[in-house]
Amino acid sequence: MSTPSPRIVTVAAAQLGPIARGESRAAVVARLIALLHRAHARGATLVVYPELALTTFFPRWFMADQAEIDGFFETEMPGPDTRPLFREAARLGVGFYLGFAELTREGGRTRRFNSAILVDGQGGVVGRYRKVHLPGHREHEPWRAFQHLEKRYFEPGEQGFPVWDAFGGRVGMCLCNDRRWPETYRTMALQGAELVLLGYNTPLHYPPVPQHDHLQGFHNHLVMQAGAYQNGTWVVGVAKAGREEGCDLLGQSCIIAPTGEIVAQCATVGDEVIVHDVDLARCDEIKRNVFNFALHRRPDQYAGWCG
Ligand code: CDV
Repeated sequence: MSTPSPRIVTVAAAQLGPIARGESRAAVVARLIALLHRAHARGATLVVYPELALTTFFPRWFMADQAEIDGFFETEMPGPDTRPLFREAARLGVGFYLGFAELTREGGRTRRFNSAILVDGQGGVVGRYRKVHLPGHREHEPWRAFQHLEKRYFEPGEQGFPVWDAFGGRVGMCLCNDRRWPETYRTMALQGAELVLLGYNTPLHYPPVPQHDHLQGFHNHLVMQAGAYQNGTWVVGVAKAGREEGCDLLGQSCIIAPTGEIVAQCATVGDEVIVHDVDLARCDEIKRNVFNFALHRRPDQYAGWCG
């Protein structure tokens, strides 16, 4: 097989340390811009931020007051608080992926999603993704050390896993719990995804199955490395990490090659940037060989079992 010409996009994973409940959007955006500058100084043209990157991870609390809940949501993107990030990124010619809580009016009703957007190097929104796999529970469960009320505060996304042509390749997005599901990556790979971007907030303690707490780091890399390899795609997974309001969140943000190898990984649980020259042409090492879908996949044998 001839070696295809390299198609390099220099990607930064911009891990965030904890965000306090009282931290203002302006203060968080200033941190995002500081990370943007560090990434740009190292040559990055695409920066990946975590899930719900503008506030503390608010689903850990039961709140009855809808106005209080809505205070964690964005009604515009960009809005007054996030515009400085869009402006500075465009000035530098850097694109980004950003996770945020989206509040929108659609079909005459208010809707709330756990979302991410992809922004190009000119500040234009390329695409928006709404989290499909919402973990946790809907009702207040006081027996837990902390709540995980994503099912209460968000509707599940209904647009599946689209991909977008951007940054010289085909890019897909997902969020946190999505990364544990093989269908997430496969759906995107079947559309030709070469780069999957995802942010996460993963507590080290999983209240329903605490005997797995010591496996959080293992499972995190296991699913993303498998997703990358089995689908011949790059994966960039970015944490909000560290002790946030008494809850320890996993770090381990990383960039994973289509071979499944981790090529860069954060070493702290604070604000940190890692950068890698992602060669999108390397997807073919997998896509044209062991996981050549057209040649080796057997969808006729899967029909009837998937669904
Ligand atoms: N934000 C998340 O989706 N967190 C889940 C936890 C609750 C298991 C995750 O899959 O990491």
